[in-house]
Parts: sequence; structure tokens; C-alpha cells
Amino acid sequence: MTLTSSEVETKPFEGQKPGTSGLRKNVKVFQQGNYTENFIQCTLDALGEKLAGSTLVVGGDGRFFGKEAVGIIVQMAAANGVSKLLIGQNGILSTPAVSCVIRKYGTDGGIILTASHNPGGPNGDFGIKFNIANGGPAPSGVTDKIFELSKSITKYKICKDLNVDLSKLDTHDFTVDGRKFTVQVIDSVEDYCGLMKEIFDFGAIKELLTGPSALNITLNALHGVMGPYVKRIVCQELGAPETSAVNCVTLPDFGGGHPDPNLTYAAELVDEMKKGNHGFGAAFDGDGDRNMILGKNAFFITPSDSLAVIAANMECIPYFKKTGVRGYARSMPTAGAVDRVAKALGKEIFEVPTGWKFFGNLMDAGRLSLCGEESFGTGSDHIREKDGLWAVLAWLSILANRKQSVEGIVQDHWKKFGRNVFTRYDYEEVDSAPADKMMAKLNDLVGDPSFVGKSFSHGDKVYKVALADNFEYTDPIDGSVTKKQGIRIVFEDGSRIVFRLSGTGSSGATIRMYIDSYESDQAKLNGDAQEMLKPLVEIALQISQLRELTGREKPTVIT
Ligand code: G16
Repeated sequence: MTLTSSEVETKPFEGQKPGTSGLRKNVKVFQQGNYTENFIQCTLDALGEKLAGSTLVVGGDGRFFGKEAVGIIVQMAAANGVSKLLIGQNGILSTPAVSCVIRKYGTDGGIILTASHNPGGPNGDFGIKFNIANGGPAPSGVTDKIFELSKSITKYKICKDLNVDLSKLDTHDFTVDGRKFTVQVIDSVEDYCGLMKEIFDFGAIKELLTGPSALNITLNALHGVMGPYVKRIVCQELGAPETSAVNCVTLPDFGGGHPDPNLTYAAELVDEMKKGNHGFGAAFDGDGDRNMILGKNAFFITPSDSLAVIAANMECIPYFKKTGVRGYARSMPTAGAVDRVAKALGKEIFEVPTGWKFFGNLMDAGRLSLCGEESFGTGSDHIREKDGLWAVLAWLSILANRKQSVEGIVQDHWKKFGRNVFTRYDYEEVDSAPADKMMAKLNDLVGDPSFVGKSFSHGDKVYKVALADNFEYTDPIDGSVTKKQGIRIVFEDGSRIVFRLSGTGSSGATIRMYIDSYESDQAKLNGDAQEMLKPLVEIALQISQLRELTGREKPTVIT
């Protein structure tokens, strides 16, 4: 089909600044005339010379407005000289699958339509994120460029007559402005499933799930994108019964739920696991990059511990036998459990700011094999995104190998390495002004040299400040410096209090308070985390004056 594109005049919109991972706003913001088009044009323009003749991957988590956005991207990519798009069937691809497809076919990048764990639907959130040719989220240099372009955009290019049926696996060829333009609709699961088969021993996991003493598992996709992946990989390939796949129909509004795999929003999984019928349970977020793992009776594994346990059991995963284990990494607020494994194994360990994009350079340089974040992200250098189902398969590999329960494995880990007791308090949708004020005051406090050495007490516990700063990171590969990545107060016993504002919310501010304390006393290892951390929580609230400044007595989510 031969088509002609046109240019449409437009004006800049304020605030098209990508956050921790892409531009996320209420869906109504994206539905405004030209809003989505402007952001797509700036994203394409940020590719510079690479844009003409490029191949890009497009897919999303199936949320409301996703199909419309894919349609706009197809029309704009054609008009801007992109030569080929690989699009998931019905516009669906999990975030890890996009990363996998970009890398497998060596494309120039991809556009992911997701607001991740934020609710969807006509009143929910939408998001657009650009990933670069290594398969990972665009680094700040690229997102800053997109933002700069968004401030002065005057027109965008579009080929309005170009429409593609995304419901069938097929290849469509067009001629647009005299250039060839191809859209290939690909199976959403196929390539990702193939990669998982290369990484894991599917035979061993199948035996675990179907053998004589089969492990009963339940995987809850919270009506996000992971439904088809769970059904195909875990049920069809690995033999788990269909009943293991819960909420596995992808819905544009996630069934009205909040697709965030934590103890609050994945309460349905927690309640099911409490019944004691399953030895393993997991939930995923909307776009499938986050995971929460639970053992029998809802035994909760913090993401920081999950990372450390996988780090200590890499020999259970065939991929790492092939590649060898390079370094480990975690984001700054993530508890330091993995650091202890790295030390014991003599491996490099990196502490980066919050955001998966900071792991990419280390992986590309061959210095990082496994990393994770407290925000329920775990992954390896098999792709450049965190990967929820990969984490589940990693755990199932460990269970198959060690023939122990989830709880048994974690307790053995604590006995060997000690336990980093961790909690995160989220204060969601706080007014921005008091949240900013609190952060500014904390910034002043940690900038005052006399703060180091001060003591704080609660009950019979006394903590003396050993280090305090606003975290700054120098990338060891490209030397780029990222400043102001969170207030960090470290006490003499190694316990830490961290404060930062979320970079993924769409309205107001979300304050995150992270507490990490190390326990090596064998008699106390199995204590309740909230009880164990009470004194530090109280001290953190005192130091920050969070309650006084925001008027919030309680967090909205405790992890
Ligand atoms: C995104 C990033 C993660 C990061 C998280 C932090 O997660 O991909 O690397 O840890 O944001 O969120 P916040 O800034 O709200 O603390 P996702 O799953 O939303 O893409």
C-alpha cells in the first residue's frame, strides 16, 4: 500500500519529563489532543541520526489506552522514516519480553506502553517508556534529551491513513513517502519463552511441579500482562495445573485492582498462601517486571533477601554455569544482604541509585550478573530489565535443586550470613509542598557535618550516626555522576535509614522510608521484622518530622 505522511502543528505541554522509568501520568492526560503524539515525536527525535531506517519494538501491558497509543506510534514511526516495527500481538508484550526481543533481533530500541504497577482503566494511569538498543531503559542522557525537545516542539509527523490489524501474527508492508515500512506482528510469548528455556533446566522444574511429591504453586498475575506468560510457560511447558494461574486474564483496568505485588495490593495471594495449601506463591505487577515471592503459610521473603538467596545459589541455574558469575549489584535503598554473599564469594558488589537503568552499563561491561531492588525487582544480565517470571523460575530452580521448603532455604541463609531485617513505609499521595519541605530539611541536616556522631535513642536502643549524605553515584563505566538520589543515614552498627521521593507516581508525592538493620544473633533471627525495627522506625520519624510536616500518622503501605 502506498501512503503519504503529513505534518501537524502542535504546542509544547508542560511536564513531559520521564521519571524513574518513563513518562507516567493519568490516562486523561495522555488522551488530550496531541499530548501522546508530542511525546512520541520527541522520543523518536531523540534517536537522532539512528532514526532513519531504524527497527523498533513496540508493546505494552494491555492497559487502557494501550491500543490507541500503539496505533499512534505505528502512524508516527512510518512518517518519521522508521523502516520496521516488531509489535506484540494485540499490542501486548511484557517489559522483560520487550527487552528480550530488542536484544534477540538487534533492534535500535523499543517503546513500552505501561505505567507498571500503577492502576489502569479510564481513570487510572498510562505511561510511555523508551528502551535503548541494549534492551534497557533509556539512561538519563536520553530522557533529558526527550524532555528538552518536548519544551520546544512545534510539529509532529504522522501517516494518518496507515492502520494495521494487530490481532493476527502477520507481516505488513507499506510504502510511505516513497520509503518501505514494515510492521511485523509477533507472538507475545514465543521469544521470551525460548530465552527462559536456554537459561533454566525446564526438565528439573517440571519434575518439581509434576513429580511424585509435586510442589503446589500459585501464581497471581493481578490481571496484568503476565497471564499469557504464566499459562504458556508455567502451565503448558512446565506442567503446573491450570489452577496455578490466578487472575491470568489481562484486563485493561486490571480488574479494578492495583497491580503492585506487595503485601497490601497482592493481599489475595497472601490470603491464599495463608491457607497452607501451596508451598510456593508469587505475584507480578502490571508489566511483569516485578515479583513478590511467598513460601508456605505466606512466609514473606523481602526482595532484598530474595536477591541474596539467588546470589548464594547461582549454581542451581544452568545459565550462570555457562557464563560464570560476574559481580552483583543492588539499588541504594535495598538492604545489604547481597553484599554479604558477594563478600563471601569474593565477587564485586555495586550500589547504584534507584532505577534499573543504572545496572545496564555494568552488565554491558561484563561486570554484573545478578542484581535487584527492594521495589520487588530481581534480574540478571540475560536481558536489561528486571524480570518477574525469571525470578520465579530462579526460585523454582533452587527449590528443585535443594529439595527444601522456601522457608527452610531462607532460614539456612540467615544462619550462614546473618539477616538484614528490612522494611519500607510508603506514604502515598502526600501533598508535594510538605514532602519537598521534609526532603529539603533532611538534605540540610545530612549536609551539616555536626550531624555525624549524634546519638538517637528509643527504649533501650541507642544509635550513633556514622555517615549521612544525599546519595551520589559515579558510574564506574562512563564516569557519569548522578546526584541527590536519597537521604541516607547510616549508624555505627551498620543500620540504615533512607528517605526518598518516588519517581513513578502520577500525582502528588509518595514518600518512601526504608529501614535496614543487621542481626546476627542466632536466637533472634526469626523475629518479626516490624517488631525488630520499631526503634529505628520511631527514630526515623523523629529525625524527619514526617508526621508533623505531612500530617500523616500512618503509611499507606508497609512492606
Ligand atoms: C521503576 C524502576 C525500578 C525502580 C522503581 C522505583 O519500577 O524500573 O528500577 O526501583 O521504579 O520506584 P519509585 O521511584 O516509585 O520508588 P517500575 O516497576 O515501576 O518500572
